[in-house]
Amino acid sequence: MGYNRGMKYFAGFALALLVGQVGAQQGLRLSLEKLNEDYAPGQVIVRFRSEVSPEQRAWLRRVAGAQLVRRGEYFDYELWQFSPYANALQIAAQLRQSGWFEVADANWRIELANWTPNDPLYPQQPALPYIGAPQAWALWRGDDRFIMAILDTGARLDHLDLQDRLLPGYDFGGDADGNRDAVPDDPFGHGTFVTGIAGAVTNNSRGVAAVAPHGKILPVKVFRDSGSGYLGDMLDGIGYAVAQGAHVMNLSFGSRYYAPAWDLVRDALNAAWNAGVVVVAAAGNENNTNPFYPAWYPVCIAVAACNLDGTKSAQSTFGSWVDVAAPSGDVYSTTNASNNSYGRHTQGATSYAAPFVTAQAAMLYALVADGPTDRSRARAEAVRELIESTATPVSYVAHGIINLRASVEKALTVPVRGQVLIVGYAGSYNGRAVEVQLRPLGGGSPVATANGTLDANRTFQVSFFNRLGYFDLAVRAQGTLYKRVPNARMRYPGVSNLNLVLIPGDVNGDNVINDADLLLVLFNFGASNASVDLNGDGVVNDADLLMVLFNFGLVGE
Ligand SMILES: [Ca+2]
Ligand SMILES: [Ca+2]
Ligand SMILES: [Ca+2]
Ligand SMILES: [Ca+2]
Repeated sequence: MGYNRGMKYFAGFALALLVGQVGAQQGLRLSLEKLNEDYAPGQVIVRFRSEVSPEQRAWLRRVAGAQLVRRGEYFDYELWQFSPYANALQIAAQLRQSGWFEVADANWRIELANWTPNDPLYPQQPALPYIGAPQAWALWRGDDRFIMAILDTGARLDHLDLQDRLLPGYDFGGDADGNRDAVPDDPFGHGTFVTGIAGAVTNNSRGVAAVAPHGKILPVKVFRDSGSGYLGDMLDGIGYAVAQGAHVMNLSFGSRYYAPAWDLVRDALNAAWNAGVVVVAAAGNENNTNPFYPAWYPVCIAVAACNLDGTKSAQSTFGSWVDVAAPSGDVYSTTNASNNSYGRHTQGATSYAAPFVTAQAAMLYALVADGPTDRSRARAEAVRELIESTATPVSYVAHGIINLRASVEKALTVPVRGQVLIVGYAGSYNGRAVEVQLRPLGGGSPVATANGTLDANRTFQVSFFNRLGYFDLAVRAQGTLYKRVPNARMRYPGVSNLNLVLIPGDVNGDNVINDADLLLVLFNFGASNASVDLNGDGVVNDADLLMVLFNFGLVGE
């Protein structure tokens, strides 16, 4: 019987493999240019059912047409090699169906601590690893529903490494003659370079990678083709960007000369900020600490330029009024010479530092907001705080050099803070254990648990990493039932001001107060075991027993 059953499986198996081989041949023709990057090409990892003999294993491998790469030295598995163009997932599925294997699967690539885009010029973009971009990208690459408005000389709209990310935009500068139109093209070139830094199409096997792999660009042309611009056009461009739903605005321009008309720009930027738009502005290329407008205005994140050794670029404006620095000493980006041209900038102009911060802001905005319409000053403040608080300190700006990795990690680390009162507890709260669970909305097993301790003021703080979204929280302290906090939004800067009254008596932590808890109190009677000392007076006695009896039968949330 066993033999017959084996043959039956085998017949099905052989047939399936023939189909598999045909599929592999087709794959060879269709996908020569690109191997699947998620698993080792053509490799399948298997574990046989324990009853399969060594002779059967060798025979099966031969029939399947696989080469043995190796047999596990410490664990029972075999790694098989098929054609690198074969569909490993499909083959694995067929092997599983054959009934001979406990496990058959592709040899999956393990997620590395960084993500490297395939853009050919990426190896010539050292500024990206300098700000921790590959590690940040391993966690988060942005969201195409979020918008960076680039107020500049326009952008080369047909650029092959830009066009897929460009929204229509508008031309307030008006070409050569000042007549506005709906085509924010860029004969001058400055805007094309700025745009590529923040938002060139990334991981498209072409050109450069951008700081933000995802997110849309709104080109807002506020200069004429000659590269000169007028303040009135900037005003309209700012208003337009806000109206078009931008989440971040990049201002890689300005003037060292104050004029009262700049106050209009300041007011427009304050209005943008109040509407929830993060405003990023180049600090100027003056190599001094003098004001530069509009970056000087507090509403702007003023950006200095650094070299890749952390020093200030020779020309960058600096000083305590400048908020952060970003690389501009070695930057590769899109240029306007053709629809597929690129260039390198090594002079450290702050124009090309600002879009690093703009892209960072767009990526972070998507992490702190409930989608693109959730645009508010509170969100913008969270984004700005993330950028500034995670910067690596340097002497020449207020906060330091931006760190994309640290800012993304911080945005994904959501604190939960609160205060508890344990009914009838008279001891010190300091050091008493507290546990917080994240549960799916409406109930279900916890998806994550964090442990912390209370301080003498009965407060606690724990945090959860990479668990953004809506959850029910459940909190308990040592010896108490869980108290549920429904519908908490887990996002930076966190859930605060929880104020919870907790019911003691659940000694064994199963969220119900019953016989088992009573027995534990009795068992520890006279001892000083803190986990059983429900009222915190240092001893397990009548008082603790009474607490259990008083709450007997209660079930936590
Ligand atoms: Ca135009
Ligand atoms: Ca690219
Ligand atoms: Ca219990
Ligand atoms: Ca006690």
